[in-house]
Amino acid sequence: MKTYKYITIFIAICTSLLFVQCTDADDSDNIIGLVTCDDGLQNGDEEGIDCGGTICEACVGIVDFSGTYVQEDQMGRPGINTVFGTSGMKDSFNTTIPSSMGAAFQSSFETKLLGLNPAYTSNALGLDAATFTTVLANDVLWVAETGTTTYFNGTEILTGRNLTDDVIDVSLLLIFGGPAGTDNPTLTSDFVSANDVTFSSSFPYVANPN
Ligand SMILES: [Ca+2]
Ligand SMILES: [Ca+2]
Repeated sequence: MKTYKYITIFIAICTSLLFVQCTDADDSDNIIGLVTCDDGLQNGDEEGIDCGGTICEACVGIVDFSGTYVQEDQMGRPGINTVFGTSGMKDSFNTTIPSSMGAAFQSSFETKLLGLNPAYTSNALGLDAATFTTVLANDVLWVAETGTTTYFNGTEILTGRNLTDDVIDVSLLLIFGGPAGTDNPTLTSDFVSANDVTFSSSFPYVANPN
């Protein structure tokens, strides 16, 4: 009778608390604990940690960092895989960890660079073809901890990226512009300039389409 009394009280608590459910999932149908939406665990019928299911708020915007993750994409800088990746290597480029990218792709990138611009000798950064494609093949966005943040402002290069940086024009300039940046003027810009929609002030800061 005493056990029955405790179970009765327990069920009463469970049915009276908002965002709390009881679980009796063991084989003997014993009551084994509480599921709440703030216990830091994915339990009950939650679809993520403390979200989804019948009692918790929806998981929209909540990222589940549990489990083991696999690299599926690599896009440290815009357009690198698109421009320099060959049709047979785009997937492997996306799944190669950055420390292995140079050895895996620099040679192919150099061939592609000289195919795009057979007259290439150097660029506005003074980088020959091998050195430039070594930088490109290691497709990560560098960020300087101090100083100016810019994709390229004429003197500083790849110290970060501002939303307003014209990153495609920078890439085209370095590929086609020659040592002074003045070669092939019709190829050193996509002729799309400043963004015409205001950037958002909150993450992910991108502008809405118009
Ligand atoms: Ca939970
Ligand atoms: Ca542009």
